[in-house]
Amino acid sequence: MSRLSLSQIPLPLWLLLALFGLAGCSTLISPQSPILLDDPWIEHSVEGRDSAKGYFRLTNQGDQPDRLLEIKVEGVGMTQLHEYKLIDDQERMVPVPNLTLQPKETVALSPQGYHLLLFNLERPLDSGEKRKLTLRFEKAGVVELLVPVAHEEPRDEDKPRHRLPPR
Ligand SMILES: [Cu+2]
Repeated sequence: MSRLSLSQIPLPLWLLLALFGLAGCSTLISPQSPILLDDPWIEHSVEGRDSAKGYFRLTNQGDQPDRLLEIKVEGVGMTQLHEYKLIDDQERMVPVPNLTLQPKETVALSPQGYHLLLFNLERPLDSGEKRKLTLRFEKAGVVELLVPVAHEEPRDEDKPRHRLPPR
């Protein structure tokens, strides 16, 4: 079973991190932060291609909007949030500089919609490994978590679940 590894997260952060699944479905979720992050994963890289995609789901359970301002993945030169848009009747990927999460809104990244695009891979993304993902939110602040690399979306029991720390 894959889980977030506390040892690789700086102490002050991990004290604030909310982790899912110490035994099956038990949760350790910080009550202070209204942002939930579910089901993060990164596609393994394909030989000869210098990019890969990543996904997760964000839910703002609070009463205030928040904005995702910055995304970094360990060992990756640049990571952008993209969405598909119809431009001149052609579906194109366009960068989304920041994503606003309205109160009670859930935004799911998926192969058909929003996704992370990881460019300039410093080393291949191999199935089974984990990479540190850093997200910076305007209100919720910075969160780091380890995200599994896989060839397809992980099964439910292997999915980390996570609540962002309060500011
Ligand atoms: Cu893209």
